[in-house]
Amino acid sequence: MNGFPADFLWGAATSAYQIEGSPLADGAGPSIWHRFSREPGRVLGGDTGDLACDHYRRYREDLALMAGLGINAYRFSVAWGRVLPQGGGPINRQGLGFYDRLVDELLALGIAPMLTLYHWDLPLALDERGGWCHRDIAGRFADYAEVLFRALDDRVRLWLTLNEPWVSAVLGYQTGVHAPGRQGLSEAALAAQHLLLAHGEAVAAYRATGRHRIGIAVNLEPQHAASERAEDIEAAARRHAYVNRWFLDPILLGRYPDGLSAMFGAAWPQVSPEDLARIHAPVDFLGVNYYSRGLVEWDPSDRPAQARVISRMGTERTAMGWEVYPEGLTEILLWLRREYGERPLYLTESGAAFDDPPPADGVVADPERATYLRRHLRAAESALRQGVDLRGYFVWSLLDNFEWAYGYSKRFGLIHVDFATQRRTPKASAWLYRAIIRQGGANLADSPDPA
Ligand code: IFM
Repeated sequence: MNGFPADFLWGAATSAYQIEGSPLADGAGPSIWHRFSREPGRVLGGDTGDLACDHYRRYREDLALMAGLGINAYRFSVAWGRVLPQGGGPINRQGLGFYDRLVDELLALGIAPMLTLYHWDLPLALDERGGWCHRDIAGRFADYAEVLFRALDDRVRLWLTLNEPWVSAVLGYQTGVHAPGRQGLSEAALAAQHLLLAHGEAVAAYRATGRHRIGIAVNLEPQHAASERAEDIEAAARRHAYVNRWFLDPILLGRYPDGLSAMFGAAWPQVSPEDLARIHAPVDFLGVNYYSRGLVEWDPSDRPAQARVISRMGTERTAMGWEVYPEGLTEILLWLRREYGERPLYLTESGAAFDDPPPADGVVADPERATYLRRHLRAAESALRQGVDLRGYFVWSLLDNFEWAYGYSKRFGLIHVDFATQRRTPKASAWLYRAIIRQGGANLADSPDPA
């Protein structure tokens, strides 16, 4: 029997900076990634998002390809700086016009839009005023969100405030491997607090202006102790609070997880009950981005959780080095329900980078991705059968694209992009996805590996 409901969203996901290119076109303001990717040594090979997939100019072709695959939902993000080049102030109608046309085109093709307001490309002008470390950013984000609600809520029914705020805070402000490239524990904690506040303020703005549904996309991964040693078990528990609960607890429970402030020590910011109440604004659904699990060992030097993720010899891995662990998807979806109660969920990202061969005779053979896709869809189906209210699955990603600090070296796409010619070629995994979608998932168990 098929576990997927008839109205399930079979989606694909992207983000603005990773695919659009033309970052300054039509009056857009630069983002932190525009600057960061120009700083020597930040991005592999010196790659930038200047051209990316040239989607800003080729979006019609990309949407038509998606429709041809039977994909019925598309998650994309808006570049804040296209709409408000200075982060606030006058609206750039040309920039907004791009998303307006994109949404119309999606609807004309029968594809439901899911719009992410922020996927890491903060306007540079705001970074120059302190970025996510400056409290004012929460209000500015809500103002920006409101511009989009007013322009697009008549057609967009699914909204996400932030994509993976944990990554914004930790990789952007603690380890510095993402823009803006800061390295400080207290900056990361402060940025996280303001990301949460920005989320809460945007949800409040949506209740005043919007008519549909709004949520947030968080990156989640089960944290498993690498051994039976008490130190490793405790380290895994700490990392679970740090990765999985840091953002969900304040949003869904109105408080930070136990032990988190102690982990940060003096780096932990003051948090007022009023701010926590704003962050705790009810959301309509949750977006989950799932890729792997963490196998955790105690490591006192690894701040703040004193927990290190290790790789075990012989485990199946993607080109990112991430363990392939589909059962973790079922586990995390069941955990969400157990811990925070029933609510609609979307898998807003799931996918894998592999070293695909180039197209040959119009074919890209990517059997590992096809198998990854099938196994993760089965894991999602298993959660559905256990009663989880999962309403859609968005493959990361529609296209090969700019994988942040890895530049164009990691390919996650269902569709191969030749970055020299901008030629698109659907990979075998895309054809498999089409076959699965056509059957509404009924053939998941027996769908053959593509040639
Ligand atoms: O490419 C990213 C995406 O921007 C956010 N989630 C994880 C993906 C793969 O690293």
